[in-house]
Amino acid sequence: MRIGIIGAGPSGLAQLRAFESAQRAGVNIPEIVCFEKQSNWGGMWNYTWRTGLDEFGEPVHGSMYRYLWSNGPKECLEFSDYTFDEHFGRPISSYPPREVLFDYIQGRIEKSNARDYIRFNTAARWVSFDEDTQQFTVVLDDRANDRTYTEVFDYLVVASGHFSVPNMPHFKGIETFTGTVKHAHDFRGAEPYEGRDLLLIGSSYSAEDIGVQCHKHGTKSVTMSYRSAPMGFDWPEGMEEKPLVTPFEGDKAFFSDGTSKRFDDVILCTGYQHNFPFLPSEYRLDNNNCLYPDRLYKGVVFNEQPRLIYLGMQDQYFTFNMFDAQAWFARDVMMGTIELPEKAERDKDIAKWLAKQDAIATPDDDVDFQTEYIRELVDRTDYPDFDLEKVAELFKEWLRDKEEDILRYRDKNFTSVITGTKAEPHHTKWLDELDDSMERYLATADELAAKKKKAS
Ligand code: FAD
Ligand code: NA7
Repeated sequence: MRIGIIGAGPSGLAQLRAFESAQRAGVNIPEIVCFEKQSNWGGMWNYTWRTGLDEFGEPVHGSMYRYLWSNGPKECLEFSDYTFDEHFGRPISSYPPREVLFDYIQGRIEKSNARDYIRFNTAARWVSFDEDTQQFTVVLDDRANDRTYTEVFDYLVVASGHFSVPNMPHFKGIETFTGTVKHAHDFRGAEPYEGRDLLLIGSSYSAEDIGVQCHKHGTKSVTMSYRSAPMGFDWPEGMEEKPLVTPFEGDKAFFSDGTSKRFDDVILCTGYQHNFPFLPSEYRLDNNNCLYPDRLYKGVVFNEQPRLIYLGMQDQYFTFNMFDAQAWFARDVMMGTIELPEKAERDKDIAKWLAKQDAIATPDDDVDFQTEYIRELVDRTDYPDFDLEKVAELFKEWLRDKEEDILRYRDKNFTSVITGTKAEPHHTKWLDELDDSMERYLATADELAAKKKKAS
């Protein structure tokens, strides 16, 4: 049996790790090939300075930016088979910056021979399925060697992420706006906005985090314009929320409450598309960013073609540990140790989850929903069990912390449900910390003091 994986971000790496763990337990695993269009693994966490097109003319995948600190407690995403203690050898704070989390993701995978399975700089271009052989043919493009070739697989795992292709709605008059306009996907750091008046459109994680970062790094004013509802945090002076822009006119935006303001720059924080240009339309997921994408049995198996697996396609409270739970489940489906029920049964199961999703009313309900979903997966595999329900409580605490103080919630610290280790407060308050490098993050207060003394 041959298994193809598209993408070596956290989800694709989780799939490799799931197979590796079976192999370590003495199970014969299938032949696996993972294709990654970037030159390294880590997906979003593999920071790129590029925007637009990459060195090969491929659309740049990365949407992460400098000074990105974890937007949820690390205790809520900890791998249950590779803890933060194991990786760092000592407690660290609950909200590490991007580079530190990237290091953690790499730490687990570097302990295996996963790299041998991955073909980097290789983009999946097109997938077809042969009903007679029940196999996929994947057309691949090795960009570094300028070579196109095909491979045949019995199962295909799509782990290509869904926070990369911008949703770019048109706003009336935006073509007349005289300042800069970009999507959050192309934001790489706050510096260009220092001393300027910035408008962000959207009211979710990107608007919140880019807004707060720009405020921290010296943007003169940050205005966030919402379509459905404001985020409603207690914003500091210099940050405010407005209803939707009705028209733009020159350098001005007019809002639906009758007010207007002049801006230097606009960033569209309007989310991302689920976009699979390498799949024929009948195999593409076409949902928006939600907790339970339709047509996926247990959130992973494509119901109309169960040899096609999707990982990480949900909106995400849980991240790395959810991808693990999905990857372990998918592995067992592919290896036949989890038997899939008939389609009618699967339809019913999907309908059950969609109805539950419809009943969600609050962010706490979101957390409970995703917890229950992951619980079901973890219970069916040998992924090391962990106190998921306790993690749900941490998420709810995190939601309260943000309500209490959107600029200081990252100074809070949590206890790992896996090791019982209490996170160590970071040596510098988040609002005062302008350097997000791993070197500075991991330095102790004593080391920093010694360095400062030496420099003076
Ligand atoms: P990705 O990380 O997107 O990886 C997908 C991989 O597939 C990429 O490497 C890509 O190059 C590859 N690929 C795509 N198409 C092809 C193709 N055709 N052929 C070959 N390879 C392909 N999560 C958190 O837990 N904490 C955070 O603080 C956090 N902050 C975030 C901030 C931003 C701005 C964004 C956009 C996301 C953030 N996330 C955060 C969520 C993040 O997306 C997940 O943590 C995680 O990266 C998802 O993993 P993935 O493997 O599913 O997708
Ligand atoms: P999200 O969470 O999918 O949110 C998208 C936001 O964009 C949301 O507030 C939408 O408003 C808004 N949106 C979408 N279309 C429009 C239009 N046409 N007009 C106005 N506003 C619109 O994406 P994010 O980028 O914030 O977060 C994605 C991930 O990145 C997240 O997991 C983080 O970890 C980082 P709505 O509420 O639907 O009215």
